[in-house]
Amino acid sequence: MMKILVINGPNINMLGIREKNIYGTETYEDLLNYCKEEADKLGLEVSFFQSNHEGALVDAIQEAYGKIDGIVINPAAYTHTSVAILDAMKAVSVPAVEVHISDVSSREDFRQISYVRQACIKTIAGHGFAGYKEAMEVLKEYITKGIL
Ligand code: CA2
Repeated sequence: MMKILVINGPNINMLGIREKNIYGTETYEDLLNYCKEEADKLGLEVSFFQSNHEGALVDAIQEAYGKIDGIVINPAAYTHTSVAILDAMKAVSVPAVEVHISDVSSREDFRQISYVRQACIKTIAGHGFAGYKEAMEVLKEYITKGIL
């Protein structure tokens, strides 16, 4: 079975607690349950990693090398700052899709840069939790058929 790792960055564990107008009312645990259900429907094996620490995210990406077929990554605020996460993604070169719950393109200027985008086959933003499902679908197609 194809193995997908869903990586979430800082403060994603706070979902549903504040800024509900931007990120919705559902919690991080709801997100995990949703991804697991959707992965089951797609016949994918899914695992999860969340950290508030840049280096821990880099470690998790490195550990995916040779073990994981595809990565869904929402680096959260590190999207806009982290060359280290970009380099780790390039180093392992596991097919990856970047996901953002909110529509970052219509938010502040500082959210308009994504470093990790360069290492991803696609970016999905503004689709809420459904973006994670869409990312798994994209990865399944890409890994099995080479289609984007
Ligand atoms: O839209 C996304 O998924 C983001 O990656 C979420 C990040 C943000 O820094 C990115 O620009 C876009 C923030 C993660 C969640 O932050 C929370 C803040 C307050 C309450 C709950 C979550």
